[in-house]
Amino acid sequence: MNSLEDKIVLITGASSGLGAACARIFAQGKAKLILNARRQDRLEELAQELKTEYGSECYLLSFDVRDRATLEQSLSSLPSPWSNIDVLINNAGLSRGLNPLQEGSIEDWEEMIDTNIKGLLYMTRKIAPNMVERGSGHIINIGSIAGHQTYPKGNVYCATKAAVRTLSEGLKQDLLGTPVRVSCVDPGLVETEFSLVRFRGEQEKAEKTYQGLTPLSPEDIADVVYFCATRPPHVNVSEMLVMPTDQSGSTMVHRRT
Ligand code: NDP
Ligand code: 8X3
Repeated sequence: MNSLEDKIVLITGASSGLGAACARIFAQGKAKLILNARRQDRLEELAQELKTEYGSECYLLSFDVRDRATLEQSLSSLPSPWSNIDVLINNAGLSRGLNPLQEGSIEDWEEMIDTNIKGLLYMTRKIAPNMVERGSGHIINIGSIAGHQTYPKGNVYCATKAAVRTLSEGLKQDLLGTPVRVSCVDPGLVETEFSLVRFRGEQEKAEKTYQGLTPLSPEDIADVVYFCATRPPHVNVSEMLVMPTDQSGSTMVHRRT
């Protein structure tokens, strides 16, 4: 097992859901965490919890991954103890709406494309060269079952997650010959704030997504991400598709009620 003690792990989208769960498991593994999201107050709360629970050191970077100038400036000004990132977890992402493409909101499309694809690219472009230079590093991208199988009205969200999968494959090819690893972890239904964000705060609609089945918890996925990161250096887990037992595909979900 590859120890993460004192390794620098940067997690985007750490203020909620999978990102926050990853922060907790990596903190238990004694990693030093750089936490990113837009909601600074949430990051501060999490950092305080990790300090109290595990004595973890955290560095907070509250920026919008769509804002390339701020992202580049923030990463360029990391103080030296934090500047050599060992593991980058590209997790920040969202869906907006569930509409037929011909009726879709162009603003929603742009938000998803800019966050899920371009944000991931900006982070990767900024951090990967240093990993190559230092001869070590691991980039773990959070894709989705939606990137394998499109579902009705999922159109643009599914396309962004297919892009995450393609970019992970492309990056792996381009880094071949270096020791830098690339993994893509693709979850099925996980109960987080994801659906609340998709339906812009409509609680009832959001809850329906997970009704009648046992969804994955954020911790289930954090376990898998941690597994990828702790393999020995010669082992690269390229792709992991993880679904609830009650789900066998994007549209195949077993609901008891
Ligand atoms: P949450 O809504 O709970 O968390 C999303 C995180 O992304 C938040 O921390 C949010 O923080 C952050 N985020 C969103 N937009 C930006 C931005 N522009 N800049 C920086 N951070 C941003 O959802 P999940 O935990 O479920 O989602 C995490 C990832 O998992 C996403 O990529 C999602 O597509 C993927 N996924 C989720 C599944 C699910 O069923 N839940 C299944 C498959 C994949 P803040 O708002 O503070 O910026
Ligand atoms: C999130 C999973 O199927 O709700 O990527 O789109 S799904």
